Amino acid sequence: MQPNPKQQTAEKHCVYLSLGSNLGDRLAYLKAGVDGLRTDLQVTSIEVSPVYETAPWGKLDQPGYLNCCVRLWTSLSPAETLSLCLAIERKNGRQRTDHWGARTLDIDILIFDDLILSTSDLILPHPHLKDRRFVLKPMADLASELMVPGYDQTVGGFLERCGDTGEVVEVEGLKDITYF
Ligand code: PH2
Ligand code: MG
Ligand code: MG
Repeated sequence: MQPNPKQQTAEKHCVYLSLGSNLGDRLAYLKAGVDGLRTDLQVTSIEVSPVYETAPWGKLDQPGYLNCCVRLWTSLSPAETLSLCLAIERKNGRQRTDHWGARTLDIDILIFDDLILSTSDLILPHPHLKDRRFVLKPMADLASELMVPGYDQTVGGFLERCGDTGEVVEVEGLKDITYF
């Protein structure tokens, strides 16, 4: 029997990602995003939150989004994880035009272990994590009690105190998009 190549990869890092889409077949793009992550040889397990229909945040004159969060285990570094996310976005027709504008697929790193870092490419934890209900709600489904690195606050605590009143409505019937 062939050895499973994933079993040879040490699970080292616990990473939370946000996925969003507001162009085309939004659910298909989210699924393609999850599949792209799941099938990477250095991603050993992945759990997916329910999917939410969410009002656009930041730039209001654009279509509504579908959003979800995932938790995965990987031996990839933060920079390698970012490269993987960008490659999956590109493969799914992502074009970078305006900041916070409409997109087929966006995959953002929210939290990477307990890392706090700020480079020109990547800020961890994600700088808008605590401001966005569309991030906090699905993330709390996965990890309400998780302490956000650098803050004396949990994900659930940030959600309770979040001033963002944008609509975040669970899409019925999609709760089973969960892979292990
Ligand atoms: N992403 C943005 C800007 N605004 N709004 C919602 N509801 N969902 C998103 O994923 C989103 C957004 C920039 O990445
Ligand atoms: Mg984003
Ligand atoms: Mg992004």
